[in-house]
Amino acid sequence: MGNAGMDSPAIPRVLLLTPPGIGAIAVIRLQGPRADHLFKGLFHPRHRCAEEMEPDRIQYGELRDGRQMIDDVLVVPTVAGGVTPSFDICAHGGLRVVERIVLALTHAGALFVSGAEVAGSSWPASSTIERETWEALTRARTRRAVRFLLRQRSALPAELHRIAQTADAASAVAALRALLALSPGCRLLVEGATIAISGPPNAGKSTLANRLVGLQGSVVSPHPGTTLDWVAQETALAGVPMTVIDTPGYGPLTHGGKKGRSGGDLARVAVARARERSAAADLHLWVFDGSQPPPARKERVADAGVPTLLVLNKSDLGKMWTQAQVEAQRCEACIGVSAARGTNLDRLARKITQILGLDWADEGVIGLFTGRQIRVATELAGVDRKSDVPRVILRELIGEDT
Ligand SMILES: Nc1nc2c(ncn2[C@@H]2O[C@H](COP(=O)(O)OP(=O)(O)O)[C@@H](O)[C@H]2O)c(=O)[nH]1
Ligand SMILES: [Mg+2]
Repeated sequence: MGNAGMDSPAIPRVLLLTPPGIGAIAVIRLQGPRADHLFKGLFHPRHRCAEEMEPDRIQYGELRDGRQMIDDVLVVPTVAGGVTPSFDICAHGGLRVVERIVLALTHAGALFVSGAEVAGSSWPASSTIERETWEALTRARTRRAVRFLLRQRSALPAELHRIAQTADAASAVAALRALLALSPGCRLLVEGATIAISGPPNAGKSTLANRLVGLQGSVVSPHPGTTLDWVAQETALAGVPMTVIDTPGYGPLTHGGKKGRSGGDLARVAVARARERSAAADLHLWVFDGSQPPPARKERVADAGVPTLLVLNKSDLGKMWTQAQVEAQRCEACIGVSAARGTNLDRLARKITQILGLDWADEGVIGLFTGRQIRVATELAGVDRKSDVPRVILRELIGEDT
């Protein structure tokens, strides 16, 4: 049951149970037939009398690669599922130590299995959707994402079963469409969203980016052209993992006018690179100094395809924009804030989650959250083969193991 990717049972597997990165300890599991033979070749117990390894009895010793000691480790031998021997090696959590242990084990004949594969194959699962849930949980970056995924594990297949059993094909398709309507937001909650901040120099883009992220990442100064290249910072807004990209402003440095020392070609390249990077964003924030009239030059603000929020910053200094000037920018919405003072930022955060399709209360939300799920459901909801719907839902969308 649910052992895709873990076939060819003759080869022992190495899995990293702790997250990749530096930690106080790392736990590396070696499991599978012959794992005990392989392990004994590398492990040298401190106490000779303890050479026989017993399940659940912790042993202390050295892990060696040939003559070279790799690390002092604690080992917990277990018997997984009643048959396969398995060793949880608790080592020091430095990157190099982990790398050397994994290398020594793979050189000795074990196969390294990635975290995603482990989650998708070694947790009990009876369907593709359940495996996708485990896999997504290994990457979940916020508590809200974890809660959402844990709920989907049973709620999503249950809802799909209900739809499959709907006698009337038209209502089944309508119910699928309702699931699909929430799916872009669900996907962003699991994968994270990217927000790009653009606008003229000195509008307060970097101040706003830092406010959103909650730490001083981008350099802020009264001198136009302070941000020379795009800066990406990780944060979470309303429980949604987000990457905030602060970009250099377009303007005098790049379009005639006075050139700074870093102006001219270099600045033009930087602006082009920032545009490229922000083209893939899920949302654009266009920031202007709202206490000044809109800049005279015509800049196309709303980009085709990417939702855009107009932010009129420096509200503490007043507002010079007329309603007509706001509307001329043709953005999804407009909001006045003071990034420096922190005014109205909670409303801005709410607007952002609303535009990204994440303004639902989590309780009871059921949604498709992987590209595969969305693709299969979209096809089902669109194609005119309605008599097939229940079968495709069970076999392809839920992907029940047979
Ligand atoms: N009064 C006021 N000044 C601000 C506000 N936000 C930013 N500033 C100031 O505007 C200047 C330019 O800010 P910065 O974030 O570097 O702008 P950027 O060039 O768009 O990244 C700095 O002196 C900031 O302190 C605001 O909300 N109100
Ligand atoms: Mg800046």
